[in-house]
Order: sequence, then C-alpha cells, then structure tokens
Amino acid sequence: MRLVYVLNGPNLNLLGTRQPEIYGHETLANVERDCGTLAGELGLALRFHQSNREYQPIDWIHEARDGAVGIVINPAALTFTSVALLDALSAFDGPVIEVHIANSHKREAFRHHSFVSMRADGVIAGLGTQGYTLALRRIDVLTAAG
Ligand code: CA2
Repeated sequence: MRLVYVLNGPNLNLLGTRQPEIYGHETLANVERDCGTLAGELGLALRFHQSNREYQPIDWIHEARDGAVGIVINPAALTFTSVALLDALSAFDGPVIEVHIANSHKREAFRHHSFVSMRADGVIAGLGTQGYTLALRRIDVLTAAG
C-alpha cells in the first residue's frame, strides 16, 4: 500500500477550540478521521501526526524518506520561519502538498512568504479543513501506478 504522511505543526492541536472565525469548527481529530476514511477509499496508508515541538516534523520527514510516497503538510507557523523544514522536505523525493486552512494571503504580511512553498508541488490555502482531503486526492493522482 502507498504510504502518505500527513504532518501538522505547532498549535494545530487547538483546532476547533478557539478562533473558529479563522480556522472553523472542525477539530484535528475530525481531520484525521476524514483523511483516514478517504485514504481507505483510495488505497493509501496514512501516518497522521501533530506536534508542538519545532524539530519533530523534521524527524517525521526523515522517517518518510524510508517508504512514503508523499507528504501532506500544514506546517502552521513554521511555514514562515523554518529553513530547516524546507531543507528536510527538499531531501524527500515524492510529492509534497502544503495545506493551510485559512487563506494566508488575506492575512498579515508576515504570513505571505512560505519557505515550504519553495519545495511544495502544490499549495492549498483558504479551503478550510477540506484542504487536507483535497491534498490527499492530489497525492493519489501523482503516485498512481501506470
Ligand atoms: O491556516 C492554517 O492552517 C495555518 O497554517 C495555521 C497556523 C497559522 O500560523 C498559519 O498562518 C496558517 C496556526 C495554527 C494554530 O491553530 C490554531 C487553531 C485554533 C486556535 C488557535 C490556533
């Protein structure tokens, strides 16, 4: 089975508990459930992770190098700060789709430049938590056999 990592950066564990006007009402558990359901339909195996530790997504990306076909990542605030995250993603060979729940370009100027976008094969922003399942569908298309 094709293995896909879905990675979430700092504070995304708070999804659905605060700032619903920006991030909506869905919790990260809901997102994991929806991704799991779709992955089953598409024949993908998932590793779904979130951490508030800035180094942790880097370690997961290194792990993904050993057998994963693609990565969906919402790097949260690391998007705008982490060259280390960009370097880790650049060492991964498969497709990378960057997801943001809110549209960063409607927000403060510091959210307008993403280091991760310099490596991502696609970027989804402002489509709410639906962005995650759309990203999985894209990974499916990009990694389908034949
Ligand atoms: O829109 C997104 O998905 C973001 O990646 C979320 C990040 C933010 O820094 C990016 O600019 C855009 C913030 C994640 C924190 O999520 C919270 C959710 C609910 C309550 C508080 C924080």
